[in-house]
Amino acid sequence: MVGDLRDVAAKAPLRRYETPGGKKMSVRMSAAGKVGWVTDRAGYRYDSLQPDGEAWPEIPIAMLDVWSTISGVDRAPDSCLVNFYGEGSKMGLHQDRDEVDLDWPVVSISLGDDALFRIGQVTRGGPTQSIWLNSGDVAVLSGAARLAYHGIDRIRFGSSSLLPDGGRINVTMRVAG
Ligand code: MD6
Ligand code: FE
Repeated sequence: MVGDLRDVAAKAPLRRYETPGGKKMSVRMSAAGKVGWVTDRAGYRYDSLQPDGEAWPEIPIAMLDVWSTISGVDRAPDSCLVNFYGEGSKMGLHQDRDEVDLDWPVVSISLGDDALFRIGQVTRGGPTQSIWLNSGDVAVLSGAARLAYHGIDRIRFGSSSLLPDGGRINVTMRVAG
């Protein structure tokens, strides 16, 4: 999978996007599939083109196989987001709600360094639970959890030897449009 993701990153470089509020994200992002998730001052969205105008590469078969095995749905994902966390990267609590139909599950695969994943409620505030995601873990947000707020508080940089220079990759597959 790491080799597949290097191929994806060769065609769709990891980029540090700006949030609509003008903050640079600490996570670097790429994507594969018919559409990719992007953000800039204009907002969060799925786009059929990269910021440089190129199409996104295809979703690697190994990722699609995980989706088929795990998702429980009989439709292929049309987007695969690739998030790279270097030392100190984190991701604030958010909902995944830029997809057209919010009933399809989201399946994620964690690779590399351990990450502290926090998940709460479908509204902001309220109790949250934290769990360490380790390399090879697969997480699914579906059903009542599909719109739960979630994020990554921190990674344990260097905890895995999967990536020679450390860091964490999280891949999420979705039916976006
Ligand atoms: C991460 N994950 O693990 C961030 N979203 O780096 C997500 O934002 C996420 O793990 C939707 C479904 C599963 C996830
Ligand atoms: Fe998410």
